[in-house]
Amino acid sequence: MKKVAVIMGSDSDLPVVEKAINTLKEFGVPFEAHVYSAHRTPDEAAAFAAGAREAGFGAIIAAAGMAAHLAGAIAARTTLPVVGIPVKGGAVDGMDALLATVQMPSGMPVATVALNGAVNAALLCIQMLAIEDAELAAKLDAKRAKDTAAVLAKDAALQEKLRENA
Ligand code: RP5
Repeated sequence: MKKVAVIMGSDSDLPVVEKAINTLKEFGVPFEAHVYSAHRTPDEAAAFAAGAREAGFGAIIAAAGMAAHLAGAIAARTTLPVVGIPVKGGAVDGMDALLATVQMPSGMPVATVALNGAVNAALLCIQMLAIEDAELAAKLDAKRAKDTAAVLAKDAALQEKLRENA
């Protein structure tokens, strides 16, 4: 199975990024996580991205806050799919990171998830790997079924409560 790379601009992003890591672990998807910054370590970030396909990665998650150029800078160096996580925080509470991550120029795609949307970033990468992996696709189906059952159980509990209070 291809690996997923999880790159964060700073170790201060880890509390958000951990949710992506935990999701990858839950699905048994191999991953590597690194701290590389588009601004503070541009050479290392670029070198990682340039070598990622050769190194056995199938997709890259890039999480950064503030002037969040990490996902775009990585996308500029690879044709692997890049999923960007804009991280909340700073003076404008993540609006800067959201726009910097999502507003990529034509020809250089970054699939941007919600602010702090780390679980969806991981799921999107898992879905990409599952295109060619029936076992992984079955795990995704099982998770959907479990999530559906959980919501329906909440609805049943709500109906019960409403009946009690009627
Ligand atoms: C970004 O600046 C990082 O991704 C992080 O979200 C933010 C703040 O970084 P630190 O100053 O906490 O290292 O580059």
